[in-house]
Amino acid sequence: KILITGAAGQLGSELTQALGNLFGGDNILATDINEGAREKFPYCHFEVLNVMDSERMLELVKKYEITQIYHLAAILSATGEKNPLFTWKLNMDSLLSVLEIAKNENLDKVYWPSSIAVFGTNTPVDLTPQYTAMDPNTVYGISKLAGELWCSYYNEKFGVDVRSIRYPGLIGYKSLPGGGTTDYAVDIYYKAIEGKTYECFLNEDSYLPMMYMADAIKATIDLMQAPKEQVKIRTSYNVSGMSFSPKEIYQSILKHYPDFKIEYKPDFRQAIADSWPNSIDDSHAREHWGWKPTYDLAKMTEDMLQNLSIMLEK
Ligand code: VAH
Repeated sequence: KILITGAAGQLGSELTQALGNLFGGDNILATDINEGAREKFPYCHFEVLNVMDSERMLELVKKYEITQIYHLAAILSATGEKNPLFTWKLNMDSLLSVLEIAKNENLDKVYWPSSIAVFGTNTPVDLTPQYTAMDPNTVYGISKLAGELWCSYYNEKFGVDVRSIRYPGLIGYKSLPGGGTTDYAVDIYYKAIEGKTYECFLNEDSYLPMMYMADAIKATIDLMQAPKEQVKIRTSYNVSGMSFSPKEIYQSILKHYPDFKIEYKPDFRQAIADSWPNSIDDSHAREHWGWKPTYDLAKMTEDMLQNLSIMLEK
């Protein structure tokens, strides 16, 4: 059975559904901090879990005979900057609890997401390599970089089969993002369909690595299903679907909504975006476990607008 933390989050909502489809809802225990999330998961078990409560997490692992943990709960880049020490504590203590439980309860596998936020202002920005200078200057990025090293440590010292992907910005229509710097790339589609002008919190040329949620889910499941010996990197894999700027995603939407307007009003998130890469070299993921993106910007925009207009009945 699989325990998922942060199941109601942007990635969690879709990954929980995909894992339910793959393994059957009866084998999935979705957990999140808010009780309200329960109605999202009629097809599987749901329990409220504050990931800071390691005793409770261990209790659920024993009660449901958990063999894998997908630890997705974390505070993201933008929100993290508002409460640095709490963000560090939540992101790190919860990961260490999961790794300790995986070691002591001899779990089969653990999944833990990292991010391109582990890169910083001294990292080469174009086709950022798998191995390179990493000087993150957000608490979120610092916690993800430290977390990667802890994952590698628990794998090397205790044989914990923990696997990880450095996600770029994730874009999907089934769930809203929460507190990230790349959230603009989801918000913009909603505004286009609602016929409103989009006020973008990054400037028009902020080029960032991005990925359609369908590709992120596929990459995650492909990595987790790969034979152990193929997973040669135990910090976290560079993976990317595409790269674009606010201007480019705006232009891809114009093709469908010719009257759509945008204004650029950069805020504190501009500095975070400026510290991140423009594009990512994901050749190791391609070589080791066959990663290959399906969606480019045009295809993503078509799929997003089609599904959102149905969802929003526009
Ligand atoms: C964030 N969506 O913006 C997350 C992600 C690369 C971006 O880590 O914080």
